Amino acid sequence: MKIGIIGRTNVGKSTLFKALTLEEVEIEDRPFTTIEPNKGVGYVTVECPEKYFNVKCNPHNAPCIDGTRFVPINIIDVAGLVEGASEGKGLGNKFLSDIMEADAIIEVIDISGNTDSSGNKTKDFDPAIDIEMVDNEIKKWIASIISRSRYVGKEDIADIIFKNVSGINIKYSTVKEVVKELNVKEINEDTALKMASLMMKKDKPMLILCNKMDSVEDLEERIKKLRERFDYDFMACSAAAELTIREAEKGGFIRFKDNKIERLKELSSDQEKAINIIDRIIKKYGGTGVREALNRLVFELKGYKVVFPVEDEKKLTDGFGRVLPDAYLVEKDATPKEVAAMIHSDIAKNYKGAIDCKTGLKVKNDYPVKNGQVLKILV
Ligand SMILES: Nc1nc2c(ncn2[C@@H]2O[C@H](COP(=O)(O)OP(=O)(O)OP(=O)(O)O)[C@@H](O)[C@H]2O)c(=O)[nH]1
Ligand SMILES: [Mg+2]
Repeated sequence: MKIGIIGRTNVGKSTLFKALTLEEVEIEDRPFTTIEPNKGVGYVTVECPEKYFNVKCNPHNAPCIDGTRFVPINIIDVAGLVEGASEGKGLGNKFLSDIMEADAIIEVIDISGNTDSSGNKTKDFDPAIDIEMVDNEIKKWIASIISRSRYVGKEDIADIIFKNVSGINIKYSTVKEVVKELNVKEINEDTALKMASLMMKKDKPMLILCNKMDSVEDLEERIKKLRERFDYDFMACSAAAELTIREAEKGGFIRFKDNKIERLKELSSDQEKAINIIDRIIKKYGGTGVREALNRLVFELKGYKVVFPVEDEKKLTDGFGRVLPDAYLVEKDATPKEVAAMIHSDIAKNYKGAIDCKTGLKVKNDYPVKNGQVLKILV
């Protein structure tokens, strides 16, 4: 699974990316700092089933810290989007095709209003303008790809459109559904735009993340206005606060648990000042909002689940004797057999069923797996 971070320039996309991945990337208070996309690995979090089974896990692919499993997920941060990108302005189409690799999108906006559409300093800038712009550019660009389809009324219209949109990672089943739901009989500017909109909604759910919440007093009011205007999910964050916490944690200065900062070493007065500011933000908002946003996008908007495959349903181990070694992120409708295929193609080939280790019972083969399920695949 891959999450794409988009938005116009200077809103804090790379800061968010760095806070999630701790990759060294360029962050600057100027427009168009990022040109080439940054790619890295971040983590969504789930409760480790070790507590339920009263065992201690030996993580292989997903680290466990204090009973929380950190499941890896690919993150991509791209250049700031400009008006006209769909027609090739700025980095134009390249940027847009980079983002279409993603299965879900976080659009970062600057809720403080302290930077304008071009990323320059201002006051009271309305981020709704940016949301409209990003919306328009993505839809216009997808519509232009749909419009390349030459339909003369003979073949299945969905098949014709899919030939073009498969390149931007839109599923065949989605194209079929969209054509049916909109009752599309011909491809023109209007139907292409409507299809683009619905394809995005189905295949690339988007969360709008209101960044720089540390710089406003009336956060709730600002978000309320946006919610009234747009049919998107909104959350707020301070990417800068999260990044400071993660870096301080990496340096061994603090421990961050249950939204509380514990000092492990004596901090310099500057560090102390920064941590105090962040402490206030966390107390006021109940967190920095960053991890919460990623979890919400993956588990709620995208409906992904985490499953824990094991070889021995009693000891909950793999072939090496490791307890609850792996945590796999799977799509909303993934069946036990599809989980088997993620482990190994041979296991899928010889698949005979699966056991839910919590109940000890066989699961239904054509039913989606459940979030948090510990599965023994029978071969
Ligand atoms: N106050 C505050 N500033 C932030 C926050 N996140 C990022 N910034 C600042 O915003 C500026 C831009 O950050 P970047 O992460 O480079 O922004 P970007 O969206 O990647 O910008 P481009 O790559 O140029 O499009 C930097 O000065 C950051 O320190 C935040 O949560 N709060
Ligand atoms: Mg950037």
